[in-house]
Amino acid sequence: MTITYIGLGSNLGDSRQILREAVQKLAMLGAVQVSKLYQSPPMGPQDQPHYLNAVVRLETDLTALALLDQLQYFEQESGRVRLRRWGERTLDLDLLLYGQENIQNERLSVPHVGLLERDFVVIPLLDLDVNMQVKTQQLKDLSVIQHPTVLLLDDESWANI
Ligand code: A4P
Ligand code: MG
Repeated sequence: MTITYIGLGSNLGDSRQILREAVQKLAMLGAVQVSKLYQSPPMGPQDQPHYLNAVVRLETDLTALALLDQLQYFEQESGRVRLRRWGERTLDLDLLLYGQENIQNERLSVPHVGLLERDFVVIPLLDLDVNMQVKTQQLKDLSVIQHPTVLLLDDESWANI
């Protein structure tokens, strides 16, 4: 059993409902806990809607690549539209952390690139584990969360699980 963390993002369609359905699908892969729900201004092209973001903690028996297959399948099932890099999308599921593992291959880079620079990832991770460390970095000490750009929308009950 491996403890994994998955970043959820959406800025097209009924994002709250899309993320809720994503949590329900993730719950079929193992035990889940959800962070609070946040709204965040877009990173990347600015002419796109705000995002809804959250993080799920998932305990699963799947290997990292099998989990990525599932995440990509769930993205497709949600009718994922992806128009450009860092651009608008109905559902983005990123494998942020897979146990303590460092994974670098043509399909996966874990911990997820840019994790430590994104408040819309770090803040929900801290909801799930206030003492979380990535490599040797304590997340609660990161400068990116000193002046957060995210807006808290809802507590952990948003996903109805
Ligand atoms: N891939 C490699 N490592 C991973 C990983 N750890 N998890 C590969 C998931 N996928 C991983 O992904 C492209 C390829 O990355 C996949 O085929 C997989 O094999 P993608 O999701 O199709 O591409 P992308 O998401 O457009 O690009 P990228 O660079 O992954 O973007 P990000 O980092 O996902 O950022 N602003 C706000 N406020 N909130 C957001 O959630 N998200 C993005 C997307 C941009 N701006 C945002 C947000
Ligand atoms: Mg992605």
